[in-house]
Amino acid sequence: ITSKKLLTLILVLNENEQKILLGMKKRGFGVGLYNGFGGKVEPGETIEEGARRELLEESELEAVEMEKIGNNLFTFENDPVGLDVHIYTTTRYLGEPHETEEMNPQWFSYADIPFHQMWPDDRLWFPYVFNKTKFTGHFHFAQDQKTIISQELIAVQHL
Ligand code: 6U4
Ligand code: NA
Ligand code: NA
Repeated sequence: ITSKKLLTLILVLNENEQKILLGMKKRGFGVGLYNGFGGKVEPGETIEEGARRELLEESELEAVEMEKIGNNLFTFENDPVGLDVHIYTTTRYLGEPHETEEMNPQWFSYADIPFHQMWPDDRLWFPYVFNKTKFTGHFHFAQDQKTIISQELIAVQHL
């Protein structure tokens, strides 16, 4: 790859009830899949500010505190642009989740995640999130943007 797009992904967790808030994406990249909230980091904002803004735009929740949990690089066959996705969790936020133009939020138990309606990498790295283990991953997709051709996923001390 010759360049990377900087993206964020926030996972909202209710650790007591062992639930995660996922949104059904209504438009754009990943439409029809459940995912955390996030998007492109805009010029002039930090990655964390971008993550907080996207959470607010897509779910109407305001993160009070966030923790970095992972960093995934997604690359695609015959595509020079990689996606550098910075992943955060939050357990402290203000407001209630609402449906927005981009996402329809829904709570899922950790035991009941709809992986068959999610990006195929998610079932591989979500366990790190639930175990609070920091990780980095690289997933290389076929041109169809659905099939993982190769992968690397490791636990790290620092991100
Ligand atoms: P627009 O429509 O331009 O406002 P924006 O909300 O800025 O878009 P979007 O939604 O296209 O950006 O960002 C893509 C989102 O999908 C980011 O949160 C990262 C996430 N994502 C991309 N590939 C992923 C993958 N393989 N697995 C995953 N999340 C992925 O779990
Ligand atoms: Na988005
Ligand atoms: Na955006």
